[in-house]
Amino acid sequence: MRLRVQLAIIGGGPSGLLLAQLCANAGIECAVIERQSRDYVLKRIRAGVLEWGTVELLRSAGLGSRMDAQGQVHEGFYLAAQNQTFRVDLKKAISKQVMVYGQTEVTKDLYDAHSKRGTSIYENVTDVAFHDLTTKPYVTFTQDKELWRVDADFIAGCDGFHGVSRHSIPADVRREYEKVYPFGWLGILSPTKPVSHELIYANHPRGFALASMRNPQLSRYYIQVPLEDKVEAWSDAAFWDEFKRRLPAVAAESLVTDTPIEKSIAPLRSFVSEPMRWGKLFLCGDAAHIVPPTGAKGLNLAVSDVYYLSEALRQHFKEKSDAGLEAYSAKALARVWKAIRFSWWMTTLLHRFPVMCDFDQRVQESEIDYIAQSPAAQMMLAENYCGLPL
Ligand code: FAS
Ligand code: PHB
Repeated sequence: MRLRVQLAIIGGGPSGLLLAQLCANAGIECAVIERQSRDYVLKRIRAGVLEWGTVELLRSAGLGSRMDAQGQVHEGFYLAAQNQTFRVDLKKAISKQVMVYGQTEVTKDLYDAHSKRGTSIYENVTDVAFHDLTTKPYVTFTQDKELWRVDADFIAGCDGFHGVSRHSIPADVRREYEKVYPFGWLGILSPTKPVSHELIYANHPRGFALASMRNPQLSRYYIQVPLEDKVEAWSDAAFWDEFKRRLPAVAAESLVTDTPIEKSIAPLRSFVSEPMRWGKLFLCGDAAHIVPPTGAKGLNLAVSDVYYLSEALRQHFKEKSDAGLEAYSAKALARVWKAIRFSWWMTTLLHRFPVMCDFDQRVQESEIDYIAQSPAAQMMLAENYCGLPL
């Protein structure tokens, strides 16, 4: 089977689907090639916080109505340590806010938009392979036992950390930077009223805890666990006990518990692969970089990559200018590394590392105390948390 498009997009997660939406809005013909099914992709429980730049981009792309109806605008969040909490007032610090609206919902809105538009999304594909990336590129894959060839002007690698795109850049061209953290996050979805109306990021000598939410009846909670822990080893009761121990008492007392509807452990790493372009192949999102979720940057970084690439492709096809394409990798990486730094800083500030001693714990607590007292420190934190300018 043959197909010819202007842009072949590998991966039907948030990166791939948003890129397809922005490019289709600009009149660029694209096709999305996804390894899993729509239902499988929508079952993934991931990010929860959208930077305001992401909110505005989704609105401008015609994807804002359900988000504006069901999302929750948050003007602050809490940092907790030594059984104390203080509120980082985003609005007061930098006149900005964030939107709490799950990645699952964003992905559903994206799939619905593509169904309405009738965009070609090839699901349940296997054996995706790239050819002639530096000249006249094409992608081959198998779907329902049929071999496909898709010829394209450009290919976008939006296939996440475990995809094929990054590895299609020659090893002697790629420069990879990685930091694996010695712990993971055990996360649950609980069909209960959130313990707090805003997020609580808690530093505790026993380990980090995060109280988040998806809506007023659905809570998303995390605790830091040793890297070797298996989710089966954590009973619901054990999770609730540990979560309560790490929350400030004022929150733990009002915590409503129930049987979780989802429980999983995610490893934490910082990772960047440079460059984010090779010939006619451009990488977006987790295909090129991974951040620990502490700074709520993963999904938002995917969005900024996609924004830059869609603008560059629009300039190529509509204005006959390749300036955006030439600048893409350096521009995207400049923002990626600032988010990598912030996510590393938040992770280092809030988690209990195995090598830490009591001195290190007190240094973390004093830094949190400094932030609580310093409008300048809160401005830096707020500026990065709400998202640096696109
Ligand atoms: P994705 O991985 O979401 O999507 C890639 C898509 O490509 C997938 O659908 C995959 O099936 C497909 N694919 C892979 N290989 C392929 C191939 N060979 N051919 C075709 N398709 C292929 N971020 C936050 O901001 N906050 C969080 O709390 C948070 N929690 C996370 C928890 C987990 C367990 C994980 C893994 C990530 C989490 N993230 C979080 C980060 C996450 O939200 C990503 O940043 C976001 O999904 C990035 O989107 P994509 O780049 O589209 O990659
Ligand atoms: C979430 O709600 O899943 C969430 C929120 C903030 C984070 C990480 C995860 O920093």
